[in-house]
Order: sequence, then C-alpha cells, then structure tokens
Amino acid sequence: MSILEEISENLQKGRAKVVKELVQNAVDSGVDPETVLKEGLLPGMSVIGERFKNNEVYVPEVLVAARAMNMGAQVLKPYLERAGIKAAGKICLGTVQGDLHDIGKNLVKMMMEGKGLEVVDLGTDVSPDTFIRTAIDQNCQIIACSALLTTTMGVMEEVVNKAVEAGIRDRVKIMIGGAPVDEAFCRKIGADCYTPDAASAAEAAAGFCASMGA
Ligand code: B1M
Repeated sequence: MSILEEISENLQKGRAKVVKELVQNAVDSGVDPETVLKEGLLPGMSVIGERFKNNEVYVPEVLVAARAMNMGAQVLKPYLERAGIKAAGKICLGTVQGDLHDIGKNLVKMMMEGKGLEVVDLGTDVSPDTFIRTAIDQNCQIIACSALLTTTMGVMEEVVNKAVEAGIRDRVKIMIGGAPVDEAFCRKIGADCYTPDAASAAEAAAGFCASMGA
C-alpha cells in the first residue's frame, strides 16, 4: 500500500495521530504537499462522505475522520504557504449561519494564505451581519462564504443583500462555494464568483485582490 493510500485508510478510521505522522513522513520523503492533500487526505474524506450518505457510518465516525483530516491538513499548512506567491489582500471567510461544516472552509483558508492573502477566519455559523461588519471594520476586499447544506445556502443571498444595504457592494467582492452551490446559484443571488474547490477559490481571490490594487 502506498503512503497516500495509508493516509486515506487511517483517516477513514479516524486515527488522527497516525495520519499526522504519515503526512509528515510523506512530505519528508519528498511527496509534494499538494499531492498529499489531493491524493491522500481528500480521497479518505470523500469515502467517509459516501459511507455517511449510505448510512454505513454515523456522526461520531465522521467527526473522528474530520479531526484526522484537520490534523493532517495542519501539518501541510506551512508547506502550502511556503509554496505560495505573495499577493496582498484581505478576506473575511466563514461558514454561513446555521452551518457547522468547516473542513472545506479550512482548506480554502489554507490555500488563500498560501497565496499570501490575509484571511480573517470567522469560523462557522456566521451571520450575514457579522460578514458585513467584519468587511467594513477590517477593510476586507473580499467576503468569502462557504455552505454545505441546502438549507443554509440561502444565507449567502442575505450576505449579498446586506452588502448592498450597507453601501459596500461596489468595493467588496463576494465569493461563494461548498458542495450544494454552483455557478447558476451564484448568478441568481448576484455574488461575484463561485469556485468548486479550495485551490481555485484561492486563485480567484488572488486575482480579485490584484485587480482591486490591494
Ligand atoms: Co454533514 N452533511 N451534516 N456533517 N457532512 C453533508 C454536507 C451531507 C451532504 C451528507 C449527506 O447526507 N450526504 C448532508 C447535507 C445534505 C444537504 O443539505 N443536501 C449533511 C447533513 C445532512 C448534516 C447534518 C444535518 C446531519 C444531522 O445532524 N442529521 C448535520 C448538520 C450540522 C450543521 O451544520 N448544522 C451534519 C453534521 C456533520 C458533522 C458535524 C458530523 C461533520 C462536520 C464536521 C466538520 O466540518 N468539522 C459532517 C461532515 C464531515 C459531512 C460530510 C460527510 C463531509 C463534508 C466535508 O467536510 N467534506 C458531508 C458529505 C459529503 O460532502 N460527501 C456532509 C470534505 C471537504 C474538503 O469538502 O466541505 O465540500 P467540502 O469543501 C470542498 C468544496 O465544497 C469547496 O472546497 C473544498 C474542496 O477543496 N469549498 C469551497 C467549500 N467551501 C468553499 C468556499 C469557497 C470555494 C470553495 O469560496 C468561498
């Protein structure tokens, strides 16, 4: 079994300490950190996602797998950051109100920081008002919203509407992402950008910041 398969298998079993060690070993032995993420950690999490959907595993198993995923990702963080190119800009990022999923959001944060962007991480269950207030108070060029539930994706539209009400819509870009969200939804709610994964979100954010002269 390759080290990437071992990472995936142990993540599925929720062995956070083993995952952490394996990720470090993989990087130390020369495996590209992005490959460790894309071919080790993420496939493991997607197997768990599939089993969760089919009622083959339940919330506790998913939580321990999520913890293992986050511990592995923490090991990768400095390497992914070092690989990045400096591009000044500030983003407030969070998972929208009512939604507690944060693994994807944390990856987006990591990738954005890897591009040299400053990320104000608002965590999960973030209200539209908190996004807007933070963008104003901290002078952010971008508000970035993540949602994993069909029941919470509507909060993103409220964020767009509140940005208009607050008079900041012309100077703050709104980016959205997460499994239930797509390009059509982005256009429908009047957000600026939908990206399907963390790497493309970071790419787009760096592009926006550069074009806004941040
Ligand atoms: Co939840 N959950 N969950 N869950 N959970 C899903 C999302 C679900 C699809 C599972 C299923 O039924 N098939 C389903 C949603 C169904 C729907 O709405 N259509 C679901 C449900 C129903 C629930 C609960 C309601 C279950 C319950 O209690 N009955 C509950 C809700 C709690 C709440 O939020 N209020 C719940 C709870 C949980 C746990 C707490 C157990 C745990 C979360 C732990 C945590 O996040 N710390 C959990 C998990 C882990 C999942 C699954 C299994 C995995 C999600 C994940 O982390 N994926 C998920 C099933 C699945 O996705 N297959 C599921 C890995 C992660 C890297 O991917 O977050 O999609 P993702 O991020 C991607 C992209 O989407 C993108 O980049 C990342 C990849 O590079 N991306 C962005 C994300 N945000 C972005 C923002 C951007 C751009 C890209 O720009 C700003």
